[in-house]
Amino acid sequence: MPASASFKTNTPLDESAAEFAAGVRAGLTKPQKELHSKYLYDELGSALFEAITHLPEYGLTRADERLLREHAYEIMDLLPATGVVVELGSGTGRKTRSILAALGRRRRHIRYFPIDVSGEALSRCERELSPIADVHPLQQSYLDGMARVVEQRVSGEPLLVLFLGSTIGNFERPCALAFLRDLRSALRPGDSLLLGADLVKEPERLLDAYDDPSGVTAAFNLNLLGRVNRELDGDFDLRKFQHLARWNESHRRIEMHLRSRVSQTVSLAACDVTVHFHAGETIWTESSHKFFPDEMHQMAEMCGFRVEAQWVDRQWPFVESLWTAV
Ligand code: AVI
Repeated sequence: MPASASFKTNTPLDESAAEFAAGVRAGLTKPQKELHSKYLYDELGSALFEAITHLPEYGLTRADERLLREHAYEIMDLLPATGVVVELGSGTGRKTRSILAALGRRRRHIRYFPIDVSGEALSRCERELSPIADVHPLQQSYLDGMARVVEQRVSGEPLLVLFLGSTIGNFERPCALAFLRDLRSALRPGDSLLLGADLVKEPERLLDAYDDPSGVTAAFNLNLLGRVNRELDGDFDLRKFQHLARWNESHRRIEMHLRSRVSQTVSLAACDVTVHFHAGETIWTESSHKFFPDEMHQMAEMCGFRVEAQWVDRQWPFVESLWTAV
């Protein structure tokens, strides 16, 4: 359904607010309205995501943690001697503790660079992990943070990059490959990547995980409209939108949408736009792609890596894949 939108002149905003305003305006004026999933993570959104990871229906984070805990020493045995760990999207660093602790048994000095957009999550990460590593938080995008680490790289010591939690699944598949290639070009041969990816499983389990009965995922999704209201002077009435999670079989992904319950018009004063919604029309807010274990080998090869080993969780099918840059 084409969007009916009108534009006036833009008001001055700081750089990140201007990027947010431009992204929101562009997304809400597409035929299928969309808001990029990176915008879900303001401070409240990051806290709601942290709450999601504790939900009984969302088995993904527990599977990731279990694999890292149970196989930390096997993973260490396959890594070159390294004391430098970079984590893309660390959040509070909860999943990372067992890996850092295992590394710390072999090396006295571990330098850990968590990269995240949430300052709050990074502060907690620093507090909790500084007893076991020398923590250098970077509040940046993944590749900008990675560039900062690479700039400071002095010795020939290999890097271990962690990209856990199946965040790779939030990229469209071609964008995931492009991102992994960009990451590879920031690395040297012999560097390692530990990549966590959620596997295809029964759609009913996935739908429960992304539309939990306590409504935490709904609050996480709706908070995006709250954020637009707070930061872009919008007048979204959150009660007039409904959280939806759908399984898209052909793309093997869960899609999150916000569905307008009624026909309505919303104004965003800070980016000078008004947007009309038909009853039932949706804003697409996130895709969460699911993988087959074999796919990891093809992806690694296409992006300049070799798979060293993989570990799969049986309770909640999820794969931890250790790659070496070639
Ligand atoms: C961060 N990311 C891997 C989560 C996921 O499962 O796609 C975000 C999320 N969205 C809804 N629930 C959790």
